[in-house]
Amino acid sequence: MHALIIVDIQYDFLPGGALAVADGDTVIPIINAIQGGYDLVVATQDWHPAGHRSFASAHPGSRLFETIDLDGLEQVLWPDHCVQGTAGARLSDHLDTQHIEAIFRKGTDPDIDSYSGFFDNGRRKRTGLAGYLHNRGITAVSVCGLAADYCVYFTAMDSLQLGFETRILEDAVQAIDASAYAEKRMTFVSQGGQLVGR
Ligand code: VGL
Ligand code: ZN
Repeated sequence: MHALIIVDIQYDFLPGGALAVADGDTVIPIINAIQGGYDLVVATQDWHPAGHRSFASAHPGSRLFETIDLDGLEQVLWPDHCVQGTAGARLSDHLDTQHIEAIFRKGTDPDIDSYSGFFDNGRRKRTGLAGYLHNRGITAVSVCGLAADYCVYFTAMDSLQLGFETRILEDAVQAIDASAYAEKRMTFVSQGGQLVGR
């Protein structure tokens, strides 16, 4: 049984959004076209409380996109994005949601970021996604969405570590930083991950 995980197709990651990924909107029609081919489709949604500590605005004197030490973890300081209940946090209306059986929200703890759909960045808490996939008899996972170098990559790496046969659908991802993604995709392959497309 093969699941598709659609990562963070939210207005703040789309052109015009607070943390817009260049060409992020180009993945949506591709994702819509492939959803019907999977045994299960789930989505993730970045869902931060206002004042989240991954936001530069929570660290007076800091610069946007600077990396700091946050309670022992490296943390990039982002613009405020995907704040719970705001328009920017909504899944795009252009995303076909009829196949999506469950949506896993992440980044809800104010003190720790969560790129992966499975765990927060410190692996302190699970979202429940792994248990859900196991309960549904899933053995293979394909990951698509935004952004390739953050939430897609970390979701795919955790999926591999959890024992799922894991693919990144490269026609259906876009990166915040393409050169950072070029390195990360090779790490994913070196751990046994598969790249599909492109
Ligand atoms: C993401 C940075 C911060 C992502 C989420 O969805 O890739 N990136 N929060
Ligand atoms: Zn975020």
